[in-house]
Amino acid sequence: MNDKLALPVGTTLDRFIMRKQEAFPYATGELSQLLRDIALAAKIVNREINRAGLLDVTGAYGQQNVQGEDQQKLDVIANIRFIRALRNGGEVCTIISEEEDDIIQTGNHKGKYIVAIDPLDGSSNIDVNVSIGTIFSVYRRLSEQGCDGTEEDCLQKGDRQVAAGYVIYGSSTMLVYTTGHGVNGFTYDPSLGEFFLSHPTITSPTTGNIYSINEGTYNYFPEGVKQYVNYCKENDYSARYIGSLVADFHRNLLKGGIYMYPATTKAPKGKLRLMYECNALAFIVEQAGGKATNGSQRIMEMQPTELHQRCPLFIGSTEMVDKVHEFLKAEVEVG
Ligand code: AHM
Ligand code: MG
Repeated sequence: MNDKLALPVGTTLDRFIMRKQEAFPYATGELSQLLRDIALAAKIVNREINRAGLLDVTGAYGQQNVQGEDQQKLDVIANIRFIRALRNGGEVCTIISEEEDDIIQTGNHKGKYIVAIDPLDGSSNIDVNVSIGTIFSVYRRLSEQGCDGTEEDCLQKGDRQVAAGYVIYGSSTMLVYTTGHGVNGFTYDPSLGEFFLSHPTITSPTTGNIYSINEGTYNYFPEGVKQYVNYCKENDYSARYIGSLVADFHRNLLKGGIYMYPATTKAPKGKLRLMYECNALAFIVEQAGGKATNGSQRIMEMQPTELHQRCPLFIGSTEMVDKVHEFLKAEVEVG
């Protein structure tokens, strides 16, 4: 027989999710359905992104195209797509989105889950054909089923996540997720319209030589971060900064490295959002053996107080996060 015919058929995301569900005899399949809904929306958004430049989907929101129709920016389109998929899926009662000021009620009162989502992260890269991503977190609701979810349901600590993941729209499109039992990555085959398991059980190197930070804002960094950046240079580390969190994070997760968005004198709370960006990636990095902190505290233990709360982020290979902590600690001790 032809050797190639003997190769196992690739594992699709659907099949993988089903197998994982079967491993839990009491699983109802609702979380599995939710993950499938996210994958479906990701495929649709992937299609829109790949047509950007051909369709009028880049540029400023609020303009009209030649037919007089409203143009929609890709991040607005992505927001609509994910919300629609989650609403139609029926498993989610409430969504919070980086694109929306307020809580979104899906009307699915029986839905057990809450989703926090950044539908399209890396907005400054959308118009210029650079990798962008979607980031999501899933929580179980705290309130009784049968009514809308509450703000308390949404403001849960990261360590209450039941699943988290991201989609990277890059040289290929990938979906990476965890349900707390390791991290797995799936690559999209556009000709088949399927995600296939390509990166099983992702483990992040404990150290690396890549540092990712917007060094243009060096003058505004805390002293400890300045010193750590100097340490990276003295040790011939490579500076890599795409400016799309998902892309920077994904590279560092696979190759070993650290991504930093510190509090600065200009942005004293940092830039990134705890609920839409930091928590999901913290869950994933920890599941892959890495670390995520705000400089002093584990991200997953931070109690959120507002939906759109910002927080500093130090995330990546364990030894590198520990090292930057040493510098930050020394700064505090010196005063
Ligand atoms: P966004 O949610 O408005 O896209 O902002 C988040 C992005 C991250 O993807 C990226 O790492 C960071 O902002 C870049 O910020 P800066 O341009 O300040 O370096
Ligand atoms: Mg964002």
